[in-house]
Amino acid sequence: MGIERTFVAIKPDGVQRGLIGEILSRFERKGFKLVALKQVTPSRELAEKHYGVHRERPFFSGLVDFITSGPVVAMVWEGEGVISSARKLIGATKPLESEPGTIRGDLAVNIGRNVIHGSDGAETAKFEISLWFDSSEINDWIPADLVWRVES
Ligand code: IDP
Ligand code: MG
Repeated sequence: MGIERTFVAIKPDGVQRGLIGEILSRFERKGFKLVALKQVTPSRELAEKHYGVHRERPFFSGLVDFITSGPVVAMVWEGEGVISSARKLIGATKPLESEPGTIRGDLAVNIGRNVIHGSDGAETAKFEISLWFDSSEINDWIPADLVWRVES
């Protein structure tokens, strides 16, 4: 599987509801490495590119209105298998169908207010990381406790 990077964003509802720390801690505790983090209120242009695959869907304009309505916490997480693992931590798109123990399963009820975004595959992750971050904002660093995280 190898070391991957994925894009994760706490949506405006998660920020407004005070869930930033709760969500960050789940990724930290799992053992993934945070390599980029910023708070940004996305422009319409950024939001439309980010959700470009949904352009024809009936919920598109409402989704763009929502995601541009306030600050988002944008992140890049790194680790082995992080792309699919982050999707598992996040849970299914419809929060009422997300398993308990997942972020959406524990913290949300409404599909249009489902708290968090995570890239759905390797190509999407690459696209979304470069859409939201300049390469100078991404930090390569070695955790001091690396020896306790990976097998030698
Ligand atoms: P994902 O966030 O789990 O990858 P997608 O199908 O990619 O889910 O949809 C992107 C986002 O669009 C969802 O997280 C949700 O906020 C919103 N969305 C998806 N389907 C609907 C819908 O039927 N009504 C309202 N919002 C929706
Ligand atoms: Mg998606």
